[in-house]
Amino acid sequence: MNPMAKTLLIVPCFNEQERLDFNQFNLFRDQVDFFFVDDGSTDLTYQKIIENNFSGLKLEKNLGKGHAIYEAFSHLKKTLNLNSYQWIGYWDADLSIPLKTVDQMISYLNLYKDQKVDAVWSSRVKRLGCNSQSLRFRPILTRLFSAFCSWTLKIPANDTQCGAKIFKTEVINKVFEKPFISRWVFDAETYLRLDQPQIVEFPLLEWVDKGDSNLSLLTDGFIMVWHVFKIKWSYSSLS
Ligand SMILES: Nc1nc2c(ncn2[C@@H]2O[C@H](COP(=O)(O)OP(=O)(O)OP(=O)(O)O)[C@@H](O)[C@H]2O)c(=O)[nH]1
Ligand SMILES: [Mg+2]
Repeated sequence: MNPMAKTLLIVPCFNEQERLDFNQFNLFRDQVDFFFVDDGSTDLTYQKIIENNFSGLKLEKNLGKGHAIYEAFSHLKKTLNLNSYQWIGYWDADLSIPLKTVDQMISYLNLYKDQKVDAVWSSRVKRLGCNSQSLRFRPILTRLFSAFCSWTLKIPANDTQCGAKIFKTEVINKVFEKPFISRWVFDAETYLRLDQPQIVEFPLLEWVDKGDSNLSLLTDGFIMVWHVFKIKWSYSSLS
């Protein structure tokens, strides 16, 4: 495999016309191929993607982040030679995790040279030396939900939900073998689909919670908890 191979990132977008910063995406075009999926937006998101000369897919209906990423992957599988990439992943459109992190995540694996690694998940670990701007209750909610996932789904991750993850191309077909059960807890499903998952969490050096999300804490929070149980009952590895 060519060590200089580009990374392929799927960028899910729902009503992101204001938040999409194409200057940033352009800066990283040499290292990353971006593929945008417009998840049934009602604003000009898709037009902006095309106007800025990026490739993308427009879904007519809003299906939710996990389903949108799955649809994008299914499309790419038919249209691209995925084996030319070493890493394939997904990245939140608001760039709350800056794109320079892709390179940092891959370089971090120099510490894991003798180990098989299937994926690198970015992880929001607040600590000395990191540069983070968090919303007031966000870190505690992230921690609580990850602890709940870790306990219920036996996924020992610090941050299951972070929207910046890359997977080795060898495992990507397994990760996206069928649609996900959950639109928001699908990251956990990617873990459960792997046979003896070898995932490394990369402690982020920098992140910003953008805070203008369309998520509702109460409604989406309850749905996410419900989805964790649905996943628990559906994945045979957990029974
Ligand atoms: N809210 C929402 N986001 C979606 C949906 N489908 C895809 N996305 C994308 O999923 C990513 C994460 O959504 P955000 O709204 O940023 O959620 P968040 O990161 O938890 O919240 P913030 O920290 O406030 O940005 C973004 O790239 C969205 O555009 C959807 O149906 N609803
Ligand atoms: Mg966000």
